Amino acid sequence: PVATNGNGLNVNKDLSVKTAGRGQAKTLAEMENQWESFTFAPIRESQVSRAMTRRYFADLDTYAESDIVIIGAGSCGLSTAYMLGKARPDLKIAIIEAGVAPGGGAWLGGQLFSAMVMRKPADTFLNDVGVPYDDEGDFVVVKHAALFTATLLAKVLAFPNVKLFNATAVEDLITRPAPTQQDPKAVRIAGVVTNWTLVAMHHDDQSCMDPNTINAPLVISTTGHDGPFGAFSVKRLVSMQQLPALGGMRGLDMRSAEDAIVKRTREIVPGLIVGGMELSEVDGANRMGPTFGAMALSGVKAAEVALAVIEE
Ligand code: AHZ
Repeated sequence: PVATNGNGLNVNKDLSVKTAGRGQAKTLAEMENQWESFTFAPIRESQVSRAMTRRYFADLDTYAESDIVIIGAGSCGLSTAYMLGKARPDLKIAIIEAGVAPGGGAWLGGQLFSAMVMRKPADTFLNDVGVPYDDEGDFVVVKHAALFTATLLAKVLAFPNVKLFNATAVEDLITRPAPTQQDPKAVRIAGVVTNWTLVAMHHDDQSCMDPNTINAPLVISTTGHDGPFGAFSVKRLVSMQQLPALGGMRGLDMRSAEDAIVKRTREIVPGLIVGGMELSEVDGANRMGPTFGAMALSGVKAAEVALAVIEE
């Protein structure tokens, strides 16, 4: 038997039978020693489906026109989202992350060790987000990289104006002609082309599976150094002849690499800001390995550049 509840949802009348525990316990303490009579509030499977799909498709609708798209939810992308979400609650910010788990390479410090090192002055970012650390003089140590990523992620996800679409890959960039005197074929970036990552991984063994799109006047790419998904946007800029070539990431030099990444965080072509390790591929900067201050502060700078571009 199917009935309609006050919200217009179809509910099964049978649900009214087993509601013994419903509405009884208001706190966890009230549940103590009540497990024999315990039941969850009733549910019908379609309610669960609708609770998820209604929100997801509303989000797809809302963010089809975004103010800013951030590609990649690694340490740099999340730091960028944190700064932007906090500074501008009026902007619609979509984060597109290819992996199921956001966080990129920031769940561990280095060589699968737990602790995460950040050189000063990146401690200022940790203070702002509220991540505790040990102060070792010129650098600080978060006891587990996952504590940094989980705290940052929780703050970013709580912003009402930020939506994370994970398990979703950016497959291409949307462009519009923006000819200049030096380059009549110049373009500006006007959004991203997306697909479920599992679909994106099967273009060579399935027939055409067309993508979806998000329009945005500003895209911030933080896809990390080259790899199966990494350095995505800057490689595409080369193949669409908007960059002559990539410099290629150089060997590890912690002393110079971190300064270089922060200093070079910038708008590379109109409408596309690049931050984090993706930048090392553009300019041929060194890698820094397991020290993450540059990722946080590149995110801070990417957000600052983005706000300046938007206000232009
Ligand atoms: O899944 C990727 C990861 O979570 C995601 N990503 C890459 N390509 C994508 C695409 N669409 C959607 N086409 C995509 N998402 O981007 C995220 C990049 O995170 P990351 O942690 O690899 O990059 P980051 O620049 O934020 O941090 C780099 C961390 C490193 S690597 C390194 C070294 O080797 O020297 N040192 C540091 C600190």
